[in-house]
Amino acid sequence: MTRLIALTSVLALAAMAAHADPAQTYADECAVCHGDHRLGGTGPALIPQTLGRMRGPNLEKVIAHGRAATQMPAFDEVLEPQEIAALAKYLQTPLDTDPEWQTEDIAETLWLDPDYTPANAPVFDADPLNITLVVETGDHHVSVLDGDTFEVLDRFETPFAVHGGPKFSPEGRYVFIMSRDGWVQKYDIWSLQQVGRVRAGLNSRNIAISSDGKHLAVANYLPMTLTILSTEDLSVEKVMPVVGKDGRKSRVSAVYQAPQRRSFILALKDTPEIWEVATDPDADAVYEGFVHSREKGMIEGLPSSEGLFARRRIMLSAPLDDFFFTDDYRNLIGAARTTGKGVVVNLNVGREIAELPLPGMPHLGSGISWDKDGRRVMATPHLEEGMLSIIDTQDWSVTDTIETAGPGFFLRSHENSPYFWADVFFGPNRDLMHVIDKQTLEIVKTLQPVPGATVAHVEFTRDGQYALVSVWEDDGEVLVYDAETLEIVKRLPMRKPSGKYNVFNKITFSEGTSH
Ligand code: DHE
Repeated sequence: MTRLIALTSVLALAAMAAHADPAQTYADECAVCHGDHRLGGTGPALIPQTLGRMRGPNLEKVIAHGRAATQMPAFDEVLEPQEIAALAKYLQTPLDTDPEWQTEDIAETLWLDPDYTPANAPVFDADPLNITLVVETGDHHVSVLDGDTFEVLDRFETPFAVHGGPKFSPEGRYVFIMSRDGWVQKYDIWSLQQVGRVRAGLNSRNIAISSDGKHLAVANYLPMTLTILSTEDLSVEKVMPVVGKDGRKSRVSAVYQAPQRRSFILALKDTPEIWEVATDPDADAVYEGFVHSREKGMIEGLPSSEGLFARRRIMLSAPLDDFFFTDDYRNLIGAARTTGKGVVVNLNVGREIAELPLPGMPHLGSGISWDKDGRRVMATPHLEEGMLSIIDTQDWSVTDTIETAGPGFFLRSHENSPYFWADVFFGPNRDLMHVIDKQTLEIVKTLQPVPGATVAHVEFTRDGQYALVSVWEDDGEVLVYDAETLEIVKRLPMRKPSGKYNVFNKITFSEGTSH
């Protein structure tokens, strides 16, 4: 009898010890949804690259209590608090090895919706170019809004945790949406139907579509690659390993379309280079300025191959990320995160041409530009300081700084509006939105639509008459403002709405929107 009790205790202790091993807890409780290797399954990937923005206590809370409006259940009745704490810590440790994600792996994930039937014309009466998409991060959906009546024409499910701007095909019919877990979704706006999905990366940053609408580039952190998909059927055209001239692998912070150059421009996080990838098989045409410069001996680095997806390296003094492009895509400003400065790179001659002081983490990707006093200026918010910088894009001087009620994330304007809108995303004043005169740079009004609720990100209707503002809360709303009187004319309930994207403003590269 005594021996039996002892054996039972040993078994109980062994079970506890097994459960104390967070890797075992993961295998027992989590792997079924999140994948054997934490890379995602029906649930999202659980790796530091994905969870980085979620602090420890928050992660423990999600494990203990589950996540509303998702299939994530509560584990507080299954796991002890210390097991939950150990599991949360385990999920935040890096993977032992860098996983591969090659063409065949990507191709295996391709799913085309069998119910999809392409329409011959829009299945609605609304102006197809005045459609605005609202990303609702609260329950991972997108609402398709008629930009004239603000009626919701469709609301469809997206992959988990969409990030960055969706990208529209040049005529505005299709849209591509990316999640942080690397899923790319194609949706047909005319038919109001999903076309399909594919997992292009394991942890991804953003996407860009080529100017001819044929290719979609996906910037990846994990693995360190650029994936290029065919927009037609989401098949893989190329997986480009990203390795610097010095042999070091690099994450891709972001990829952008440069329409006039017919190329993609890549911001690399771990190596001091910018890459330009041709999206036109006639590389000579793409590289006209480039070839000319090469003849003059002004270029370091040549396309690695000729033709489609030829790659050019532009060498820098330090890695840059978060780019703002001038309207002609000849120059970009990048942020050198560690030095608090901005660097101007001329893409034609392929080198740095100026520096400008930009402390407080400028968020150049949100930059917008317009004409002021006969000069082209751009404005950028700063993620760590309550100010906006105004930069003259002819002589690269910082001409003005505007003090705001706190650090902001997004800026938006429209050709037909005298104002630009700046949110105050961080800090105690996150319920405020500044409306600023583009000529005098005065704050003409500070809106506080819902005291205590975060308001952020603005998008205009096609004609610039209305400005749509997100009340960035679980039970949130999109507020429709008359862009002239600055009065609310409509409120649309939404689940934590984040970015909003008007088809016309995006495909015409409106000067008031980030590209
Ligand atoms: Fe974003 C766009 C990078 C955190 C919401 N964000 C972008 C782009 C980049 C970028 C490079 C432009 C790509 C594009 O649209 O094609 N974002 C980063 C970061 O480095 C940062 C600071 C840290 C990170 O974790 O990646 C970051 N971003 C966030 C958020 O925490 C936000 C607020 C919520 C979220 O969804 O994750 C967020 N980012 C957005 C949105 C856009 C965006 C809504 C598109 C803006 C637009 O109008 O086009």
